Amino acid sequence: MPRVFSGIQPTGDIHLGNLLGALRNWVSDQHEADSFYCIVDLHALTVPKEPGEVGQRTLELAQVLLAVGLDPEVCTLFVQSHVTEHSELAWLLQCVTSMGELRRMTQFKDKSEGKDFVSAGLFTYPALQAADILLYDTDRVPVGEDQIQHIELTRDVAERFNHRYGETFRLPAASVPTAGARVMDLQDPTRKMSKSSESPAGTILVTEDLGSVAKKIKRAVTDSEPEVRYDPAAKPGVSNLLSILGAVTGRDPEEVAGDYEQYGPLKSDTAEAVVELLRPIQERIAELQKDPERTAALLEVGAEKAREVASGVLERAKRNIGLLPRAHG
Ligand code: ATP
Ligand code: LTN
Repeated sequence: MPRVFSGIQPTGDIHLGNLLGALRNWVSDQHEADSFYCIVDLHALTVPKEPGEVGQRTLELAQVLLAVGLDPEVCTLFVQSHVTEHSELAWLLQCVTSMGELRRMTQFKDKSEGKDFVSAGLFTYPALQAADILLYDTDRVPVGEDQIQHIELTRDVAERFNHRYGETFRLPAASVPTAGARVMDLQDPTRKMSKSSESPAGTILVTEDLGSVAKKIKRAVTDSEPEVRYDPAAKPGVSNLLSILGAVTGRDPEEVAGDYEQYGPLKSDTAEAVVELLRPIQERIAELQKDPERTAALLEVGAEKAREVASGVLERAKRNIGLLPRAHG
C-alpha cells in the first residue's frame, strides 16, 4: 500500500475550504493507503499564541477530524509534538535548506507581510513540514493547491540530502483534488476561503449554526450578468458556488452549471447541499465533546504508531550523516 501523510494546523476553526480541499480526501485515502494524519501544533507556534491556546485547539481539531470520518482503527491520527522525532529531523533538514529557498515561499511572504514580529520559526516552517513528510517514507501528500510549493521544496531538500549523504529519504508527491481544491471566499471570490479572512460572511465554518450557513451562501457575491456559467476568471462568485455544489455532490462544476438558469436556485441548492453535508458532522462533534478523554486516548495510540515509523527513519538519517552513535550497554 502506498504511504500517505498530511498535516493540518490547530489554528482557527475548520472551514468549508479545509473540508472540501483537504479533509474529505483524507477520509477517502485512509482506505486506499497506509495513511498518517498529523495535527501540526508546532507549526501553529510560528505565530504568537496565548498559553494554553494551542492545546485546546488541538483537542477541538482532533474532534473535528474524528467527526468528519477519520477512523483511528484504519489510519494513524496523532499530534506532532507527541512525536519528538519531528523537531529533531527538522533541525537536520534546516541544515540542508538554503535561505534563498525559504525566502521564495509565498506562504512566508503572505504571513510575514506587515507584521511587527516575524519569528524565525515562520521562516523555517517549510523545513519542519519537510520533516513531517519525510519521517514516514511518504509517497503521497494530499493537500490544497496552496501547499504545492512546500511539497516541491520537500522533494528538493530530500534529493539534496540523499545526494550529500546517500539514499535516505523517499521522494513524496503532492496530490491535489480536482474538485474543491480551491474554495473561494463567498464575499471576495478572488481570495481563497481562509480562517484568517477579514470577513466572517465569506467563510463557512464546519461548526457553524446551520441557519447561518444557509444565509451566508444565499448572500454570496455573484455578478450582474444573469447567465449561470462556470468561468472562474470572468465570473468568480458564480463559479465558486458551482465548484462547491460540484464538490459536495461529486460532479463537475461545468456539468452542474447546465442545470441552472438563475442564481437563486443555484444558491438554494448549494445551501441545502452544504447544510446536509455539515449536519451529521456537527452531531458527531457534539458526541465527542462529551468525553474528551476518549479523544486524548485515541491520539496517544496514534502517537505510538507514528513513533514506530518515525524513529527508524530518523535513525537512518543520523546514521547516513555519520553523527557519532551513542555507545550501547
Ligand atoms: P490560513 O488561510 O489561515 O493560513 P487555512 O485556512 O489555509 O489557513 P490550513 O491549516 O493552512 O488552513 O490548511 C489546511 C488544509 O486545507 C491544507 O491542505 C490546505 O491546502 C487546505 N485549504 C485551506 N484553505 C483552502 C481552500 N480555501 N480551498 C481548498 N483547500 C484549502
Ligand atoms: N503547511 C500546511 C500544514 C502542514 C502539512 C504538513 C501539510 C504541516 N506539515 C505536512 C502536509 C504535510 C498548511 O499550512 N496547510
